[in-house]
Order: sequence, then C-alpha cells, then structure tokens
Amino acid sequence: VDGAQWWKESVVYQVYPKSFNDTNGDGIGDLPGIIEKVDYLADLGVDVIWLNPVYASPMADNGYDIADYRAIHPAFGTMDDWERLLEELHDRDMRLIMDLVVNHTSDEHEWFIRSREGDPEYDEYYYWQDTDERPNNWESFFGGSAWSYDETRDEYYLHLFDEKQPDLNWRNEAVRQDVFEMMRWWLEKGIDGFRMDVINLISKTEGLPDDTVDGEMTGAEHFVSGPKFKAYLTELVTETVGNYDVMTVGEMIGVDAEEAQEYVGEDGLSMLIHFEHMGVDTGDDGKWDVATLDLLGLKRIITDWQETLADSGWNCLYLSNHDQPRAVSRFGHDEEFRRESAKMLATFLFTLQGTPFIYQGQEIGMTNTSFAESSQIRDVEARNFVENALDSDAYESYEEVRPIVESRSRDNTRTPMQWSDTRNAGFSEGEPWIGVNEDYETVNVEAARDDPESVWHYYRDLIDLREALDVFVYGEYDLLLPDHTEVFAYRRTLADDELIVVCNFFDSELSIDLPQLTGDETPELLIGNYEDTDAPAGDIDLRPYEARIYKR
Ligand code: TEU
Ligand code: CA
Repeated sequence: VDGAQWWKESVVYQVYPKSFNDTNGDGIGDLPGIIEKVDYLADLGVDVIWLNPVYASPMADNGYDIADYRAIHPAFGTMDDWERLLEELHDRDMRLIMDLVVNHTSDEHEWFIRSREGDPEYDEYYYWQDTDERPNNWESFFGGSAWSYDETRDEYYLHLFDEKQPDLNWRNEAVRQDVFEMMRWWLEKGIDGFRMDVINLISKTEGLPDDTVDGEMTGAEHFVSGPKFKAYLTELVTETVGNYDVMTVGEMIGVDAEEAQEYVGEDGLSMLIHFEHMGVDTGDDGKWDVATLDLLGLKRIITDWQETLADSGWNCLYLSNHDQPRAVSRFGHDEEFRRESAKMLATFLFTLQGTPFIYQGQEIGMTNTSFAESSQIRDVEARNFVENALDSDAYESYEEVRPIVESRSRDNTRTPMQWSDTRNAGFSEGEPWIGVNEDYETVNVEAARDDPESVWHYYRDLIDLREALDVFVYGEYDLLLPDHTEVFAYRRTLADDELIVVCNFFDSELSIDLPQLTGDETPELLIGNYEDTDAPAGDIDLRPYEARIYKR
C-alpha cells in the first residue's frame, strides 16, 4: 500500500506503570511487574507499548513532574530493569514508546533549583516575573492561577499545570538544546518513539499579556499552539526524531483536524492525540459539566478527522487513557450491557482509519469506580475540583459533587489492573496506592481469558482481523446513515475490498435500512458482538449496543 508505515499497522497498548503490576508489595506497580506481563501483552497481539512516565519525580502529578529525565523513579525500579523491559519487548518484535514531558519539569529538577537560586546559566530556563502581583490572568489546567510566588527568588513563575510543574522557557535556545540532547540520549538507547505531552503548549505569546477572549480557558489564546510552536516543533523533529525510524505522537490541546495537517505527515509527527471527541458528552463548562452522549456530534468530529487526514496525515484512535474515564462507562453501558457495549466500542475503535490505542484494562472491559469518600481521591486535578466546588456556593457537601467525580475523575482509569479474583485483583500483595475497583471478582484477566465469549477474546479477534486485512488499516472511510441518532455506520474501501461497519451506541432495539448490505453480492459477516447474529439482509435489526462488521 502507498505510504505504508509500521506504526500505521500497529496496535498500541498504553501501560500506566503505577497501576499495572506490583512485584515487591509496596502497592505501586513497577518495571519488573511490566516485564512479568510482556507475554500477556504479546498474547493479546499488541505491537507497541506506550509507557507513561517512569522517570525520577516527586509524583505531584504521577510522574508528569519530572525531576531527572535520565533516571528511573526508584519505586518503578532501576535503569537495568528498564533496559530489560526494552529487550524483552524487542525480543518479541514489540516496540516501546516513552512519554516525553518537556512543556514543564518538576520544581525539584536541577534546572529549576538552580534557576530559583539565581544561577546565571539557568536564569532564563523558566518564566520568571518580578512583579508585585500575579503577572497576568492566565489559569492553570488544574484550577486557579497559572502563577505562583517563589520566596527564594522573590518572583512569580508560570505553571500551566500544578505549582510543582513550572513551565520551561522554550524561547531560550539553551533549554531547547538541553531537551534535544536528552531526547537523543533516549533515542540512542533504542526506543521506538515518543508520546509528547501537551507539546503544543510550549510557545507563549511574547510579553505574556492578559487574555481578553471570553468563552475559553483564560490564557489559552496565548499558549495553545502559540506563535513559535510550529517553528519549535520543526526544530525538534529535525534535531531528534527526524533522524530515526520512530513513531511520534503529539498530544495537542485545542487542535482541530484542519490545524492538525500542519503538524502531522512528512517532516512532522506520525499522529496526534486531539481532544475534540472527548467533548461529546460535556456541556459548555468543560470536563466537569456532565452531559449525555451526542452521537451526531461524535460522527461530525470523527468524520472530519477521517476525511481531513485521509491523504496526508494519520489518525490516532482512542476512547480512553489515563486522563479520561473508562470508555465502557462513558460511551457504553457498564452494567447489564457491559460486555456487549465494550465489544461495540472495540469494533468502532478498530475499524476507523488510524492507529488504535488500547488503555490498560480496556481489553477486559474495566469500568469506572466509586469514590464514596473524598479521601479515596488520589488525583490532583480531581482533588482541586472538589475543593473549588465546595468553596463555591454551588455545592454543599461532597455527596453532591460525588456523581461528577465518579463520572469524570482521572482516577477512574488509574485503579489497579485487574488480573484475577484474588486479593487486590492480583495487582499487589501489599496495600495498593489507590483502591481496587469492586467489580474485580468478575472483571479480570484470568476470567476473561477462560471465557471464549469475553471482551478480551473479541479484542484478540479484532487485532487478528486488522493484521490480516489491509482494508482495516488503509481503507478509505465513508460515513453512512449520517443523520441516524443512535447508529454509527460507515464503509471502508481499499481496491476491491469493502467493509461495512454498524455500531448501535444505545440500549434500544432498532432496525436500520442499509442498501449497501443488499445488492448482487451478499456481504459476509466478519464478526459481531452477539453470538447468534443472523445472516445479513437489507433491513437489519440491531439489539442493544449491537455491532457488526461485514466484508465484501
Ligand atoms: O495531559 C494534558 C491535559 O490536557 C490534561 O491535563 C487535561 O487537561 C486533563 O487531564 C483533562 O482532564 C497531559 C497528561 O496526559 C496528564 O496526565 C498530565 O497531568 C498533564 O499533561 C500535565 O503534564
Ligand atoms: Ca512495586
């Protein structure tokens, strides 16, 4: 196929190390724990592992606050463990991509320590402002002002995330060179790519002016895809990843498909993680403003990305990650139809054009968790949200905020991976750092592998199909039934091969009329999420969350 690339044909599996597998009983997942499960990942059939940060860090934001880019956090293990993981993966023809967090460091990184102490060499490594008050009105993604006062230097510094995550000053050439050198250091170790954390926040408007635009996060105008972002990205690619055969995934906030074309493709990144479809079940006030799923909105967004990147570019496909709730709870049904809806979402994920990303536990249909007490919350973002909500007049008690936390908190995907029905779901012999989801006795890897009808086996089958048929990977996408409010249907075509995909996103029973399923040649049903799926016909009846893939 024209434009073929290994990373287009790959399936990515995201490992959140802290919650994957703990081998020494301290309640924290570790690198030896991942090594122990490499065969599990190979059995599932995934090709690439994206590892969330494992670097030295005070863990104010679970490792997205890096204190040393070239060291492994002792709770995760040693550099030797990391080397061994890479080797074990490569031995099985699997690859490893690392998280690159260079919009900010930890305030415990040596650069920041020196910068705050006034070491001239590091003076301009961060955004310092010598003002009496906060230098501007920008907000942090985790709530409150993006500025904090530092006593040692007697100045304010910028942090778009937690106050322990000061933003690096990319205007400073020395900062860029240090970052590129660190990236080359990892590339030379033989990694297969990077996932680049909030990479489009690295450029800020000169002079750091107040934001005057209404209706979006305050400051966004001046730091989302800022004036020099494209130039910095080009420099980064030329100096580092452009010289290696690697996969690059940029996480970009507030980027639409049209803008994405500027960053993805030849001389750019392989693909990018966007947020547009993460807003199809929220109201105007953002992530904590819970609304019901707008399927027509989802169709519009997905179709736009599929069509816009079809010829030049590539899509990253995901329904969940460590920052989002569990996909089955959010877009499916996590009780009566857990199994069916988890399989339906998998059908959807694997039949769009792009590289599918599976977040750990998704392959067994893991669900959102309950947070009965606010003390069970671990994530800084959710903790700040609860605190601010209770400070405001809108809520009186945690009980009132709780449903929102349970629906949206990032902790939902950070609960321990459920391996078996034994203590702590087989994750740890000790006390896990975050509570185990109560459903682990039924939802776990062991049970799923024993049951041929499980979500796990369905993922396996889809991975096999995608590997066997190029049309899954490279086929052109056409939306069918554009105005249907409950069924998402589309066609994929490559040369003589054609796939017809139908996914019922709701718990209703309904019939659809699809002329593509009638005609001279009767299409063959490749796979469906109900056992007793009938032979195809022009009119098809769909059960709750039913999904089918036909091939012609
Ligand atoms: O996420 C960026 C990001 O946009 C999220 O913080 C988002 O605002 C929030 O999760 C929505 O609920 C990346 C990492 O994936 C995240 O884990 C980090 O906390 C963040 O950057 C800072 O490094
Ligand atoms: Ca451990």
